Amino acid sequence: MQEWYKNYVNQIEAYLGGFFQAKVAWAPLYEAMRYSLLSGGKRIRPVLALEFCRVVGGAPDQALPFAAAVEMIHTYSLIHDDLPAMDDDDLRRGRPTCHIQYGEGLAILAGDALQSAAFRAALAADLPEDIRCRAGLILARAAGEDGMVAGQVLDLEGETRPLSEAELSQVHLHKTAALIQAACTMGVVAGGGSEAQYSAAIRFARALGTAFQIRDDILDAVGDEATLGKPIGSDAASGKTTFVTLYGIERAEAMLTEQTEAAKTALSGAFTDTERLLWLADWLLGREY
Ligand code: GRG
Repeated sequence: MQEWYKNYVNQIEAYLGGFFQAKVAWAPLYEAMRYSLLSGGKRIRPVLALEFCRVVGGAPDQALPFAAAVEMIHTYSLIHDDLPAMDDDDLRRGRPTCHIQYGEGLAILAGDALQSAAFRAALAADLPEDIRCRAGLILARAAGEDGMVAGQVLDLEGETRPLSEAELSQVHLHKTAALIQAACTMGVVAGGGSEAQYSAAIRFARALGTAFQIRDDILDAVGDEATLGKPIGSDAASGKTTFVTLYGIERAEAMLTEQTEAAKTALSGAFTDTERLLWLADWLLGREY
């Protein structure tokens, strides 16, 4: 992993670590929220927010509240996704999942509270009001009934019937790419980027998000559990339609490369210094966790 990426992760984790001040009465809730929020993870979405802020000419730390907000939404989605009513997973990032550690009730509430905290982080950022509002709206759209939650609904449906190719693309654009898109565009907004840069960030994020999900499907089929920090084979066990079940590993890998190249192409001409983003796209293509 490159040095700049590690520096961003340190900044993001320091910000997240300082965000919640535990109040004694609600200590278990804070503990459950912090348990999941500060349990590692690649921090790709917040890193993208900081880097997009930088490539449009802003100081990366201007985007920290937006980056933190996206990571809080991501963490809430993982907590809820692991619940017995969803994927029913016991392990996440090599540790017991939130509901295994704290019980189902508290895990649901920790996810709920992280979602609210995300909007508090974005809307209370020390930035002009129009920028904060625009970012809050981007996040609401990406997370909700036309974004990540919609993707999760179609994904659940995919456990009861085979999905078509078009439906599978919709799952991934909503479930995975929407939040990645929010991270990138909130970074552009924090840094005062142009509308052309905003549009290029969307194109980049949709392709990168699709590539990210294809890699996720491949890892679920052939990854290493210890490196991944979560069980593999759950897609096959639940009979879920994925890029791998639909096309096989070889074709899925070719599509992963295509989407990664499309993401990289989307950057050209719109931003001056894209070296880090180009590296990031390639790093994600080969990720093992
Ligand atoms: C339950 C409302 C709700 C939504 C769930 C995002 C999601 C929808 C579920 C999480 C499970 C999953 C496989 C989502 C697809 C996106 C994805 C690959 C998430 C894992 O993200 P990483 O790899 O995780 O960035 P880390 O641990 O690195 O943060």
